[in-house]
Amino acid sequence: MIFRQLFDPQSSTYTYLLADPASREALLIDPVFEQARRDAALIDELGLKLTWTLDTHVHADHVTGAWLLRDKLRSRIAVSKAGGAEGADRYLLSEEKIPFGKRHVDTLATPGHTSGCMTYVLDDQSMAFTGDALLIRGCGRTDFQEGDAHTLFRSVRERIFSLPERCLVYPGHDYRGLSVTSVGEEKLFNPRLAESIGEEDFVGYMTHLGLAHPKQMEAAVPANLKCGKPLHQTAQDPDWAPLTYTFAGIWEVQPHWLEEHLHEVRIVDVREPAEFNGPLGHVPGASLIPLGSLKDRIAELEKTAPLVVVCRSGARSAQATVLLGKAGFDKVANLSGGMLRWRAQRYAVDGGTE
Ligand SMILES: N[C@@H](CCC(=O)N[C@@H](CS)C(=O)NCC(=O)O)C(=O)O
Ligand SMILES: [Fe+2]
Repeated sequence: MIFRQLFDPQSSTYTYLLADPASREALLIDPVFEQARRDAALIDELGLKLTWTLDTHVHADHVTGAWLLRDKLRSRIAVSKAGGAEGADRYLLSEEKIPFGKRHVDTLATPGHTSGCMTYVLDDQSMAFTGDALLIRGCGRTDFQEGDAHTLFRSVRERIFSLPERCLVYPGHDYRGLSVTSVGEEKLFNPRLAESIGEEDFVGYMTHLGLAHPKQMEAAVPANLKCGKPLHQTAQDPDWAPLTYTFAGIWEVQPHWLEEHLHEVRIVDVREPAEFNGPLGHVPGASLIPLGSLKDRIAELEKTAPLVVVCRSGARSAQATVLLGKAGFDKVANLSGGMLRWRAQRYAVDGGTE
């Protein structure tokens, strides 16, 4: 199986990508609104087809990326029926199957942090995605939404702790940077829920947590009750060219587009002079500003005009797009594959040898 654990540093949320290598069908558990573009880039680069996004619950601390991903990738949205969100494509009860290719996850209702909390268990019970029901040596709080400590205690002890001890537990968050645990480990060492601890001890612990409410809660809960549908028009992807966003975080343009729009953009070649005038030649009309002097010569470039950056392979120019982005240029793209791909695709050059 293809598996990736992704992190949103703003809310300390984990997003999980699971895919069947044969059919390339994928699931994404707990996507984050602000990371939808990143997640879509990874799915595209791995050659996957996102079939479902799943949320473990109506989150209080971040907005789900489910709606944005459905819009971008035509994925479908599955959420727990008990969560009360509207706008999903499928409403889940406990012990249902959500397929991805030949694999599936089983749903397991684990209420307590919220009333709609779902744990998703991989078909062979080797992994469980517990959302905020069970965290690493912790658990989700029970003092807002429909939180109830008695209910959470029973969900974890009866439903999650009855999974095989070897089952890896992937939580919805971790605030210390820990990434994974197991059922066996949590049964022994969870300071709130280990098997030696009684229900009333747990309830006492949860009553006195004394945590401030999540900073995003006022906005996040209503948005998540609509599966993450944006209230206002969100920042659009740049549309001055058909750009692709990479998982590495770079906006790229393809050679065939540049060749047809040579006169509509400023082209900056960031190689050294000997390369610019060397055997690969350069894109007609390109200006030479080597990467090492870009910072000092930035005033030569107009901030608002579309700009394509070029180098030999696309690596140094990718770094240049980051530098220019930080300097406030908002219409910058990297020429995908650099001069090597430009030449391989037989586009015209100034200078260079055959
Ligand atoms: N400081 C965080 C708080 C996040 C928070 O309260 N997270 C919930 C999950 S939605 C929780 O259960 N946290 C458990 C804990 O912090 O121990 C924020 O503002 O977002
Ligand atoms: Fe939560």
